[in-house]
Amino acid sequence: MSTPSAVPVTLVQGDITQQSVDAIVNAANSSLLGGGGVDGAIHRRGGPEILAACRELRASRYGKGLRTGQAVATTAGRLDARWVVHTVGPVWSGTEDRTALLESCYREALRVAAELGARTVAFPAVSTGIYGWPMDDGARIAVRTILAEATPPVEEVRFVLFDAQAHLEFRKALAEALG
Ligand code: AR6
Repeated sequence: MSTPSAVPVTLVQGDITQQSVDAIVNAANSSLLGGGGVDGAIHRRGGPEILAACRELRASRYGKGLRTGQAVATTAGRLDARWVVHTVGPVWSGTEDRTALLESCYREALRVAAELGARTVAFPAVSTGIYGWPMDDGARIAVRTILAEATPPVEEVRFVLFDAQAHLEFRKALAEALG
């Protein structure tokens, strides 16, 4: 499925580490030193160069780690991509609205990728796994932020959804956003 807007937004069900794109976005944590979920998969398949680059970031500009809602790029190691753009999603809260932080993840990761010259960017559904964000709301936030922010020379933003439910929620969110 793709949009008729200036920058096509596409949805695929699958494993983001199998994608061939310029930039793969990682749902990391502030340590930048790996974890489970999509983060674990990216480091496993991408190999040790990614962790080495993350350690360098921690030893230099990101001594305290990467703040929630921010993004930073490293090599993509052995992935079929030029860069991994790491972003830190907010943990879901039932009492505090952290929507702006999740929007910021998509905006900042796209900005970092575009500044590097990426034409094709793959995103996972940030915060919707271990960090507990409800998939329907996470999908709406992802889709509306990317539709608002993606501009040429970026040529495609691809959401890579791990399972059928995530794919369905993104399809619904995209259909709603496009009216
Ligand atoms: N490809 C695409 N999507 C995936 C993949 C994959 N290979 N694996 C999982 N997902 P999560 P978060 C989906 O937990 O919620 C890590 O430990 C998954 O089904 O990866 O932002 C980090 O280090 C879900 O829909 O990220 C942090 O500590 C989505 O990706 C923490 O988890 C995000 O799930 C971040 O939690």
